[in-house]
Amino acid sequence: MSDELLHIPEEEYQELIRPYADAMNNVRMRLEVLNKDYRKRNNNYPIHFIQTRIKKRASLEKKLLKKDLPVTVEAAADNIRDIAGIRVICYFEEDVYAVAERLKQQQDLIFIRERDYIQNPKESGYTSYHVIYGVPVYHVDGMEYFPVEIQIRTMSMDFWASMEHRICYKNEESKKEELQKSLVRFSQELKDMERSMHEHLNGKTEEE
Ligand code: 0O2
Repeated sequence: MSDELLHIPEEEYQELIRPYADAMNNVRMRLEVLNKDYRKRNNNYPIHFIQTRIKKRASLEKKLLKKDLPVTVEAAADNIRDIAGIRVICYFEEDVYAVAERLKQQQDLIFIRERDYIQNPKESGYTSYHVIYGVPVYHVDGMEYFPVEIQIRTMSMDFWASMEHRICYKNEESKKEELQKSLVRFSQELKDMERSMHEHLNGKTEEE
């Protein structure tokens, strides 16, 4: 990323992201508790792993520019809702919805927005379930809500998204097309394996 994009001073950026990191860690903890509790009750974990990230300064500035907004911390706080991001990788599609449903029941979270790209895949082929919650963060002088974007998807959906991201950075156009075709094929195979595993684990056979 080129340095000419960097308009927000480092100290201002650090000050901006601090409460977002607190909100993100709070949601991460909730998800870990849910996963353990689920295990106790149903004898399995719905979540395979959780990744967290705070949007980098350069990436934040790029997003502000793309949205034609001033490149300031104020504009970021008012308009960018994925400064704090959590990616939850589940085993199966039904786990994605089970986790999403359990989060909905946590009444101290404020629901902001939901996008179901599993039911309505993006034109690119991207599938995932996205939800944004306002998360309460308590400081010495009071409480404030900070948005956290949670992306919930299965391993095969994550494989597609991560590989497609890598392919986008390739320079040779001809190679890109070939890679994209392979990606569609491999991720379909993975999706089929995921479905078969789910059926086997639930005691069903292919003939049923
Ligand atoms: P990064 O690096 O993941 O942060 P918004 O502007 O965010 O309010 P948008 O962009 O319509 O609105 O939000 P959406 O589609 O709900 O979520 C955007 C995020 O989803 C992206 O974040 C990616 O993480 C992921 N995503 C969406 N479409 C694709 C896709 O086609 N391929 C891949 N690999 N990921 C996708 P950012 O901010 O673009 O990037």
